[in-house]
Amino acid sequence: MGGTPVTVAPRDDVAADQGGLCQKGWTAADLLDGPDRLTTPLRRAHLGAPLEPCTWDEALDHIAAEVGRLQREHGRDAVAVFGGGGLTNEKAYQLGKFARIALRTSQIDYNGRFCISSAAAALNRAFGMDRGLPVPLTDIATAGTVLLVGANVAETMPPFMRHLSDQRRNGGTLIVIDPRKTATARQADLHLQPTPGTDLALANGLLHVAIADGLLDEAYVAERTTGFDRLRIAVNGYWPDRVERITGVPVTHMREAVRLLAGVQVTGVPAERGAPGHNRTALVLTAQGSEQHASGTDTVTAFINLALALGLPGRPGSGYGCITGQGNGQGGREHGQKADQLPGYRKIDDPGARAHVAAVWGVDPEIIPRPGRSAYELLSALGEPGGPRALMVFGSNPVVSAPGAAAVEERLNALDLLVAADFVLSETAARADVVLPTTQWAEESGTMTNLEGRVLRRRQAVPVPAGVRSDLEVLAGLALRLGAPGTWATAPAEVFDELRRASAGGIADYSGITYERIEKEGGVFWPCPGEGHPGTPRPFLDRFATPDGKARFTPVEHRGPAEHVDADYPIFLTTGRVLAHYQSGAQTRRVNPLVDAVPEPYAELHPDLAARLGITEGVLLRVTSRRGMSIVTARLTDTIRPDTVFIPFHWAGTGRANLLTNPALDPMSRMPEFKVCAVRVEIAVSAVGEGVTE
Ligand SMILES: Nc1nc2c(c(=O)[nH]1)N[C@H]1C(S)=C(S)[C@@H](COP(=O)(O)OP(=O)(O)OC[C@H]3O[C@@H](n4cnc5c(=O)[nH]c(N)nc54)[C@H](O)[C@@H]3O)O[C@H]1N2
Ligand SMILES: Nc1nc2c(c(=O)[nH]1)N[C@H]1C(S)=C(S)[C@@H](COP(=O)(O)OP(=O)(O)OC[C@H]3O[C@@H](n4cnc5c(=O)[nH]c(N)nc54)[C@H](O)[C@@H]3O)O[C@H]1N2
Ligand SMILES: [Mo]
Repeated sequence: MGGTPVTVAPRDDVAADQGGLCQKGWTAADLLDGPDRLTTPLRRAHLGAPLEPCTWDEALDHIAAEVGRLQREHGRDAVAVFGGGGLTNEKAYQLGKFARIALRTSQIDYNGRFCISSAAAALNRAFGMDRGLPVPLTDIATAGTVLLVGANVAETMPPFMRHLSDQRRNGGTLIVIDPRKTATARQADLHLQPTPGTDLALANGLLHVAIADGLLDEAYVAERTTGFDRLRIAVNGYWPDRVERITGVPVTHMREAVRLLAGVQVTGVPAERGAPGHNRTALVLTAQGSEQHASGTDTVTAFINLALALGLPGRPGSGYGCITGQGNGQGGREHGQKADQLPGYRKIDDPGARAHVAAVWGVDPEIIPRPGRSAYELLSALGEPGGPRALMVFGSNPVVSAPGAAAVEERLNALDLLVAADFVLSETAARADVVLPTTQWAEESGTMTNLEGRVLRRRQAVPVPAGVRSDLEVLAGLALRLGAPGTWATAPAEVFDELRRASAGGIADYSGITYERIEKEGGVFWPCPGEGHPGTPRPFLDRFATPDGKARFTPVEHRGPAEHVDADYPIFLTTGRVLAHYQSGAQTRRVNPLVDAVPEPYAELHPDLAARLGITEGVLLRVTSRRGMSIVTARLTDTIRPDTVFIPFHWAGTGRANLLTNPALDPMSRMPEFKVCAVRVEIAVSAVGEGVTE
């Protein structure tokens, strides 16, 4: 693909990036003016007709007319909105406002439910605040031990590796928990390789060992936490042998992990790489491997319990954090595109929050709807009796990325109106009735909040192509046609000023942050309640964000995967990412060097498993779960457990991992169980006529 070689990263995550760009960053510029770039609105003349170019007025008038008709006939909630954690703060804020006071629908949620929702719920429960990393990234270098749970940062966040190298150079150790010996695990001093879906038992087992071996920080537990007595009883039952049987992790490895976290010398690890016990610093970090489970919130809670018992949170270079994924994974979850949320991380059912935000929006609080459905529940209600009949998608490609994708596709097809705003014709946009071509990262300005809670500027680097509009312009155009109250600014700076006021007094308070300050100070950490306030890089130093200032222990029990292996589906499937592709692949599958790097969907399997099934490298496999079938190429590797296969989720069509995944939801976060389900693996003998070709 040709194009102006603009060498800018798609995210301006300064500390995480520190000048190091990953492959996706270098090639993202290819998409700016590639042949697949959308530059004109598209619409279908009628159901079943092809998408054809139309004018912006035709597209927006048509949407407004259909929305009006559907809401008159079926009520306000007949129209739904689906957002994304890649949107800037300004866009995420405006999308939430658009849903609540232009559409007046409760039916809005976003792909962050599929991403950070379990960690967010656990953070709120333990600390009273959902802040991904409660310390700056540069603190990693000073941590005696870093524990990564289900995080393959070498592939998913290459710039992060620099912090880990600094940490190791300073004598620190790295522990990785992952069913696969990933590029990240290969760099670890200790790799624990559990069966997918058993991390909660493992964390409880580690805590059991810490208690038994007298490695708790008793003074910290007494002073800074509540609820330890109940927890101590709960983890009694997680004696090491039992946990070894559940997880497959040897008892010796568990003991070593606990000793490293507690800063006790471990044999086999060079002496210069163990932190002294009286000065323990350790970071426990989780990512999707431990979070994307039907027990994800409790699993993260179990790791937070461990970190608290060791006295880590609230100390520099120490604590618990989650590694937020999308470009604006942190900010995207703070300003109201979530079903139960208003800007500033306020709760939509809190009367005080409603009154404050309504005043900023210039509306009566009564018109703000109540909480709506969570992402997967929303997608599965589409076109059902009582469910939404129209959906507007901004920044997600659920046809590929939602669990149980075949069922989701059916629901999208059952809609009266599907609208997609995107810069490429994603698989979701290709099914839409109206497609709106929008600006992408280098063509617009705004702010993003990185995993440290630091608000950063995104600056426009190239002009907007003719025919393309920004998401803010699209929302303003629709709000106008719908006769919405309030003002609908299209300049990001103006929207940010409104966001500041709407967030004032909330948990994620941005009121003291200005574009000028961000520029001058290289980013500002929230909460920042006034222009004279320095911002908050380490929110938990003195107290946690709970009413009594103490962190809360919550006892949690191992439940195991929602779906167990059996005679029909005897193998675990787990899913995730590879370096060369991004998310649903809508962008990276259009960039030749990335396609060349990893051209087709595949399944990783252990040579022992392959031998048992008569599978050889490169053959076409049929992988079947209770939800569907996926066709992928076999890749043999001894870095994976012999009872588990791994399929990356970046491809569309018959190679979709999400044709297989289990939409069992976490009861608190409503996160689907992307990371474990039961499958059968066979050679796809007769490829033709069995759904192998789409
Ligand atoms: N190249 C690339 N980078 C990305 C993305 C991308 O699509 N491509 N996406 C971005 C986004 S939105 C996100 S959220 C992040 C995600 O970043 P990560 O969480 O690092 O990515 P994943 O590959 O989904 O999962 C990480 C690891 O979890 C392991 N795992 C699977 N099941 C289990 C389990 O039961 N327990 C444990 N402990 N581990 C398990 C997998 O083997 C995998 O290596 O990456 C971001 N960066
Ligand atoms: N099996 C399995 N499934 C998963 C996961 C997994 O690990 N395993 N991970 C889950 C996770 S963590 C995530 S985050 C999701 C991600 O999956 P999706 O939610 O599908 O996210 P993307 O693929 O990034 O899709 C973003 C779409 O929006 C467009 N877009 C990007 N920026 C903008 C913008 O500013 N405005 C507009 N209008 N459009 C934009 C892009 O071109 C693309 O088509 O997938 C989830 N699905
Ligand atoms: Mo994500």
